Parts: sequence; C-alpha cells; structure tokens
Amino acid sequence: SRRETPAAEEEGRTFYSVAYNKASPISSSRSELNWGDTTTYVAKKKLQAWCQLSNGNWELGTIISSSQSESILSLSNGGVLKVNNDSLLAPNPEILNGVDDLMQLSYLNEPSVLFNLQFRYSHDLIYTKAGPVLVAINPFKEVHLYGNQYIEAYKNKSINGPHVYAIADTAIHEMIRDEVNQSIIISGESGAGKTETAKIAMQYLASLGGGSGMEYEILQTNPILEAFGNARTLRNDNSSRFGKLIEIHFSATGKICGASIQTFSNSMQSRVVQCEIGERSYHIFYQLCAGAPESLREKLNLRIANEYKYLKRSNCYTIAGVDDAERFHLVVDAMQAVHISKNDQESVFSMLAAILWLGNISFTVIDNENHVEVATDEGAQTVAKLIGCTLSELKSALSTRKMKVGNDNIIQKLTLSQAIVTRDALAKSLYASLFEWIVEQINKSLGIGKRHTGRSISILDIYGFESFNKNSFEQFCINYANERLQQYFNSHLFKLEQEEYIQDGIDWAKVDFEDNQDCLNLFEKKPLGLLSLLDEESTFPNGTDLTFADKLKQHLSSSPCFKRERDKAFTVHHYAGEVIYDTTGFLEKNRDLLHMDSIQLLASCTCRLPQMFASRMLSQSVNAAANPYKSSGVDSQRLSVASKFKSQLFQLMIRLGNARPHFIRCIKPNNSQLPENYEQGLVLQQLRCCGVLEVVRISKSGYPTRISHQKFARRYGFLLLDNVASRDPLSVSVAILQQFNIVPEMYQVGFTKLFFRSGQVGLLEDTRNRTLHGILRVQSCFRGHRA
Ligand code: AD9
Ligand code: MG
Repeated sequence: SRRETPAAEEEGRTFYSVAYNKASPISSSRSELNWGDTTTYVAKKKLQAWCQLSNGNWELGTIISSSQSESILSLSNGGVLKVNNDSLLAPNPEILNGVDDLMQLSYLNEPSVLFNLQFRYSHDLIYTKAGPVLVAINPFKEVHLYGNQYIEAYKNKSINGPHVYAIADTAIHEMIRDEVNQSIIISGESGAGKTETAKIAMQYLASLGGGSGMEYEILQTNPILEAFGNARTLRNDNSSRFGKLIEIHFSATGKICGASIQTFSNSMQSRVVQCEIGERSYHIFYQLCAGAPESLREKLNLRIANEYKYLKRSNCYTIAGVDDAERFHLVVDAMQAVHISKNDQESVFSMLAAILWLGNISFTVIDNENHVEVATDEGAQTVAKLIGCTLSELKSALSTRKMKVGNDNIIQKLTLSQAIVTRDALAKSLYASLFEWIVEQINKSLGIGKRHTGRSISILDIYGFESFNKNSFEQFCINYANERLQQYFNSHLFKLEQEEYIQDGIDWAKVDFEDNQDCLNLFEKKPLGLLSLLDEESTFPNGTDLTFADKLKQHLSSSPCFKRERDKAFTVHHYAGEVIYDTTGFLEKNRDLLHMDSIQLLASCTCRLPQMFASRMLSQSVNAAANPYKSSGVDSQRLSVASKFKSQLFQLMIRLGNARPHFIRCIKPNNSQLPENYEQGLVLQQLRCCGVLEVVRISKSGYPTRISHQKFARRYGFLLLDNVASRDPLSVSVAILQQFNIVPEMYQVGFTKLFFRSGQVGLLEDTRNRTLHGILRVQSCFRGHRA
C-alpha cells in the first residue's frame, strides 16, 4: 500500500484543517508549552483521530480516506468505521502520552483527557494534575507510592510528580509562607478513594510531628470514626456515611498542636434499623459482636451478629479480608488514644448493645384495633437494663403516647406499625446521639476550644454528586451540598484566572464564566425554594410527599433549573447533569421525629449517656422553637434534617472561606472494586461531575493559551513573509497575528504574553507543521538525489 500512503496523507491533512476548527482544541497550557518533536507528530499522527464507537467508548482510529464531510477509519480490532468529520476529535502527539498535567495536552478534548488518565493509570501513576486540581484514580490495589521514603522525598523535593503528598506539602508551605489557612478538598463518588486520600494527606501532615503525641492522636481518630460512621454498601466495603472536615492546627513554628473535627450527615442513622440486602450496618456493631471480651459479653448480654434482627435483615455479616474481632481491639486502642475512659467506652458499648436489643423487642397485638403491648422478652429486659430504666417505663414509652386534649392528659395506645416506628426511631436517635457524642469526645481530646495562635490546614472528605436510577432525600441533600462546593470551586478557579489576566493587563471583561447560582437559588430561596417548601410541608400535619411535590410544581416551575415530572417526582438541573428526585419518604426523613415519650424515657434513665442525649434533644427543641420549623403536637420540636444539614453546610462554607483551597478529585475506574480495570464511560461521567472537565471548560471560556512574546516570535517567526531579523519579539508576534488574519476577538496582547482563545494556536501550529513537513520532504528529496 505504499502507493496509497501519500494520497491518504493528503486526505488526512485536509481533514485536519476541518477537524481542528470544529473540535476547538486547546493548544497549550498555562504552563510552559511542550510541543515535542514535531516531525514525529507530523509523520505519525496526522492520520489518526479519536472516533466514538457504538458502545460510547473512544478509540484512536487511522484515517484511510476522507471526503469533505466523512472519513473512513480503520480500528485496532481490524474493523473500519465511517464517521462524520464533525464527530472526529484531534489526538495529541504521541510525545504527550501520559503527561502529568492535563493542561499540557495540545488538545484537551474528552477522549484525550480520558486516554491520558488511562495511560498513566495502566502504569500505576494514579495521580495527575488538571491545572490546579489533582485527579486521583483509585487503584483498588496496593501501589508503592506511600510511606516514609516517599514522604521524605516529597519533603526534600527530590520527587515532584503529582501526589497527595505534594498537595499537602504545598499547603504547608503556603500556610507558613503566606500565613493563610489552607484546605484540602477531596470529593468524588462513593468508593472513589476519598477517605483513603484524606488519610494519606493526614499521614503527610502528621509526619511533621508536634512533639506531644498529638499527631498520633489525630491519626487514631480514623479507626474510631470509620468504625462508627462507615459501613459496607453495595458500592464500597468501607463506605463513609457522613462527611468530615478535620482542621489540623499548627503552632507558629509549624508543629501540629491540635485539631478539630466537624461531621455532616443527613439521616445516616437510618442504616441502623434497615439497609439493603448485601449491605451492612455500621462496622462497630459487628466488631463488638465479634471482638468483645467475655466479661463485656456477659455484662451486655451480647450475642453473635446474626442473632440481632437489625443486623439480620440485610443478610450480610462479614467483609472479605476484614477481621471484625481484630478491628474491635484497634478501635478500643484508638479510643484509649483519644482519652475516652474505660468507663465511657463501656457506656458506649452498652448503648450499642441496647440499640441491637431494641431491634429484638417484639409486640403482641391486644385488641382488634391492632393496638399492641411490648412483649416481656429478653429484648425488652436487656434494653431496660442497658439504658437504666424500669421495664414498665420502657414498655409504656414504646406502646403508648401521652397526649394533651384540651386540659386533659390522655394516654393513647399505639398500633403495631406505630409501635415499630417508635421503637426504630428510638434506636436511630440513640445512634445519632452516640455518634455526635463520640465526635465531641474526640474534639475535646484534640483540644477544641483551646486557643491556638498559629494557622490550620483543613481536610474535607465529603460525598460527591450522586445520580442513581432512584434518587431520594439523601441524594437531594448531597447534591445540594455539592452544588455549593461547586460554586466555591468555580469562584476559586475564576479568581486564579482573573489574577493572571490582571497581572498581564488583559481586559478581564471579555472573559465569560457560567455559574450555578440559578440552581443554588432554586434550593435556597425563601419562601419559595426547594428547602423552604420542604420544611413548610414537613410542618403540616396533613402534608404528604405528594402534596409536597405538587407545591414544588406550583411554585418552582419558572426556575430554569427545575422541571416537572409525573406523580411525586421532579427534576433538578444540576451543574453535573439532570437528576430526577422521587419525593417518596422526603417528609418523614426530613422530620425525623422522636416522640416526647421517648425523650422523657431517656431523660429518666439512670445511665449517663441516655440522660445526656435526652437533655441535648430537649435543648435543641427549645432552640428550634425560635426557628420557623415547628412540628405538631407533642412531638419534639427539632430542626428539620434539611435545615440542620444546611446550617452545617453554611458553617463549612464559612470555614472554607477563610482558607486557600487545594482540590483533589477522586475517580473510581470501575464499579467492581477491581484493579487494572478502566471503564471509559464511568470515568468520563465522573470527570464531568467532579468538575475536572469544568476546569477545562473554564479554561476554554477564557484565553487558555498563553505564550510569551519571545517564544511565539521564535516559534512562528519563520512563517513571516518579510524579514524579521531586526524586530523585537512583540512586533514580530503582532506581524504574525496580522499575516494569519487572526481576528482580534480571538486574542489579547498582554505585557509579557499573548493570550489566545482555544483553538487559535492549533491553526497556526497546523500551518507550521505543514510548512515544516514540506521542508522535510524537500530535504529528503535532496538526500535521495545525492544518494
Ligand atoms: V465513600 O463515599 O466513603 O463510599 P470513598 O471514601 O471515596 O467512598 P474509600 O476511600 O473508602 O472511598 O476507598 C474505597 C476503597 O478503595 C478502599 O477501601 C481501598 O480498598 C481502595 N483504595 C482507595 N484509595 C486507594 C489507594 N490510594 N491505594 C489503594 C485504595 N487502595
Ligand atoms: Mg469515604
């Protein structure tokens, strides 16, 4: 096929001048250009293009022939594909394969980004920069990138590749140098590696030492919080069901001197009474059942996990490769490290056992109206003993409700389903209170409240954007939080961009950035926003999920980010895509009611923890009285779950607002938690959701290509028709722009650099390559003659 080659090359070249226009390539990065070896580029690459296969995957095809509108490509599997030229995208020169910053790619289209990440991933290079963002792909296997040797190497700068350590190192240096608090914001889907990444960052910070053992204490918070806040889910064997911000305080001399932890959750406690088949409740339950020493087992009347109904429902008790009994001892050690006394530890385990035994309490129906009594079984007896109340107090709290009708106090019997809801609500709120209490104890030990004079680095490990087939209240809250974080992310990048433009004297007004304010308004507007309407409907005794959905449709349909759906559903247009929410269960989850009878029961207990939990609930109710959200009747008037979540989120944003952020985006390469398995579609969707492609988009909407006058003049000066030898770089540059008719909207001339809209330099580069190629051909002709 030697005869065919030149023709194909001709075609390929024609194609490229078309494709470059359409594909809007970004021709360079804000960092130094790396043009590579252009001769290889011209000889090898102009015949190839990214084409999308019917399964959605991108593949690099070789162009066999090409017309004005269509091309035929041969694929690696031997097949051929006929495609529209418009749908072809330009690949990068081979020399750029696996560059460690995506911004170095000449063409920043989706397949190029995907391929570059895959190339690195297949070489166990799981970290890549996307401009200011670190992308981390979960290897699902041990990679040899961590430990003291690496930490030392990053500290003394003998390695500088992208890494969590490098981010942590930069944060430390900027904190000390600029005296500004720093934050490391880690996001990504469930199972993408956020919690591991947070631990890796903490490891680096802890290696700076403190002297007082504080760094050890800080690391020991991880096993505790994971035991109480993580669970096996279908997506991740160690899934965090809460978000976490840990703020590590440094002294003026850069030593760790304390820390504080803030957690975020929305109905994490629901897992205690119910989770899907194949999932587990929180690790600590299984650890306790498997690892408690004999004396404790007796005291708590402990059984093995499968004797507890709450744990039995999902029919999953163990996790491959995890020894719960061994973990139990690690958690006990960790509790010791953060100064939770033996006594308090035992109280914690009593609460856990009480929760498990609550699930085993059964009810007997006593009349034909389905009213019930609590059975006097082992469950009820053990719970009463563990929380410190009498059996009859427990029984009446679970089977009756005190009501005030007029001036009379009456006692109403509960039906079976009401009693079950009451029992489960008690178990859930005990767990939520216990989790909150443990975080508080940790904070006490880490020195919250102590005055710290230096600066801090915060690490945020928070669930990323979620979109499933069925999206409920949890996704609603999570995605709202992500919408806020995305705005923060954008405004930060925007600021970085702005600084660079202003420094070089560029007209900033000509740069256009989209934001997600419309979507945030949809959530936050008062009184007609998603959150306000949800709270309002939650306070109506007759409010249902359906009346809630109807209200949304009635009031929000004019929002550009809202779409009506059938029945109880609605769609929100998030920055990361459209999500359909099903309002089923929204009101109940948002109310999260605990009856006053249950709170009073806890208040009357002789054990310390339940008493404390009750007084906290009561004080929250009082505080909540000032809040527009009030629940009906004798139910505890607590803040709605969504309001509480929103206020946690605002506190978080305030904290982040005082810090300089560093972003890490974790990516899950497959859904099977397997190594060496890279699913393009899955990765692409995450790159879109977690803002990596947003970085690309923001770069594209400004003037992403920046080249110094000198470099530009050197690179393209030879294309000028008139002699340039005597002219300065700036005037050579301007002459080039004029000769190639680059329109003024497409570039700006800065003090030191030229700024281009995306794609512009690609065109110049194309001309340069063609010219060079021509010169090469001529040269090889000469060589041929001489031979
Ligand atoms: V979730 O939203 O809490 O459900 P995360 O936190 O994003 O999720 P996690 O950090 O728990 O995910 O990672 C999931 C699993 O991936 C871990 O249990 C490890 O088995 C695996 N993983 C993640 N990162 C690494 C790594 N850097 N090296 C090796 C890793 N394995
Ligand atoms: Mg996690």
